[in-house]
Amino acid sequence: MATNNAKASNAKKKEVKKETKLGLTYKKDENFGEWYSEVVVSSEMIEYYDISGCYILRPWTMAIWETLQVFFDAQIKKMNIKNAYFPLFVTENVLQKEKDHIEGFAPEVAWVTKSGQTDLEVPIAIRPTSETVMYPYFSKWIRGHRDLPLKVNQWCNVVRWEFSHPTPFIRSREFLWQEGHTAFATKAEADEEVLQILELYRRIYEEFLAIPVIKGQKSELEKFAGGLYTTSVEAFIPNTGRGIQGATSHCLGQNFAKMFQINFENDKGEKAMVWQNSWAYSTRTLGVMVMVHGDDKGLVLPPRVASIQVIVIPVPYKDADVTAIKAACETTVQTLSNAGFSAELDTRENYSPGWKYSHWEMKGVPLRIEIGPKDLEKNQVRVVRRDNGAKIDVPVNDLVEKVKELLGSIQESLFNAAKEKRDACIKVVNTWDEFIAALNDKNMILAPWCDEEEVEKDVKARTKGELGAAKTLCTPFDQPRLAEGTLCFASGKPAKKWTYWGRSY
Ligand code: 87F
Repeated sequence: MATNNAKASNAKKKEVKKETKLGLTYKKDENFGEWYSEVVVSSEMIEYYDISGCYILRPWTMAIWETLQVFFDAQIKKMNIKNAYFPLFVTENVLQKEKDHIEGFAPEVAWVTKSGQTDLEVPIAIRPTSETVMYPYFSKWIRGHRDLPLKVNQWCNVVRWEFSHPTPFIRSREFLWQEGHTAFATKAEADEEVLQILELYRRIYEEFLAIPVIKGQKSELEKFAGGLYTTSVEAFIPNTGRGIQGATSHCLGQNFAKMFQINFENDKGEKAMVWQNSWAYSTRTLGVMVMVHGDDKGLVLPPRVASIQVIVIPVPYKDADVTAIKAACETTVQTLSNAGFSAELDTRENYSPGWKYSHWEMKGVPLRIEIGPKDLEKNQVRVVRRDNGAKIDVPVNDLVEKVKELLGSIQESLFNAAKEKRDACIKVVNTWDEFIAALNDKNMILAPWCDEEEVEKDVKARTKGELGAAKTLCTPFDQPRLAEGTLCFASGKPAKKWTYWGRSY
């Protein structure tokens, strides 16, 4: 009888185990590209779609996106920026209005040419960005200085028909973003806003996603060609040794104002042109998060963006009092929810506790609480950290306080670990040979530069290869001292500034 019972329970175990194979096939350090594709799918963030470069953003993804959106939206509203929504479509005529700005991008613009079987009289473009959609109306709405500043933002999708290797979140043909477009009477006001927005982008990365970024200015070659200057936050992916532009905040100067005749009468009654900015961050943020924090067990979510911060799993092994365990689990979830944490209970009976552990690890949930017979007996719960696997037995009475402390600690250590890894990949170089060695070692390179466009083009040409050329990432606002007589690493001319270089996404 005992043997039969054992057999039956073994059979049951097997049946439970068979349900799905969990765990990743690829390792982050061995095959990063495949690892990434596997993580975004297995964690249920992404589902592939039958159009290349288009992805389904599943609820696990959208919850994170919405957390960032709630933060950013509240912040820009404090700055008196209003949300609006402009159409998805733009006529060729309007799109081409600012020729210089569109020129390099033209191959990526997607067009609607038919309705049903009938050719449209004029093809209609799908917005790749909304300058040309919005600015004709800025021109109409702005008359006098009392109409300024005009500050709008929209949350929307855009389409850029990329031909280079598509990657979920990082390079997709359709993506979600916010685009802010503002117009001011003076350059000083525009300058100030550029940096205010950039600081919000820094906070999104550092305070929410626990990813260190570098604030700086893009080179003339890398800036948005339609604008005056471009600032960005730059992140780094140690596994590939590539920099990645995290978000951009542009001062457009008066280029678009000229094109679209966005004029106003100033307080002296003279005709003047507005100063404009535009700025955006996109769902790319989430790809950077996966790449930076994910590990061989799957996704690792920073607590501040995790839609489930604590998953509670009953562990009713042997002859446990299943009812009592379930009750303890429910109480735990209730206590944590009341304290303002996002906690859920996994009561599914067709999955073993072990399977559930792997499942929620794959999805990156920061804390797991296991409750078994021993825990009941001792009036405690077992808490397991996703980031480092540490197991901590917590008396039920200390639960709320301890969970608060642990979530804070995870958020902080994710950032610190990412920063340590990133910093270990920053190499300061002074010569071309040092530069090439550091580049081949997958580093991000800080080098003294003469700030000449020809030299930057030359560096690109000289580093061209399978892995892609090196380019400037940004000139950090936080500049180390540049000793007098320092020479450019690439041209040997006097250096003007320290600039970050590297391969990039
Ligand atoms: C692709 C096709 C057509 C980028 C494009 O960064 C046009 C463009 O203008 C294009 N890809 N850009 C630059 C976008 C500049 C600017 N737009 C508003 C931003 C922030 C948000």
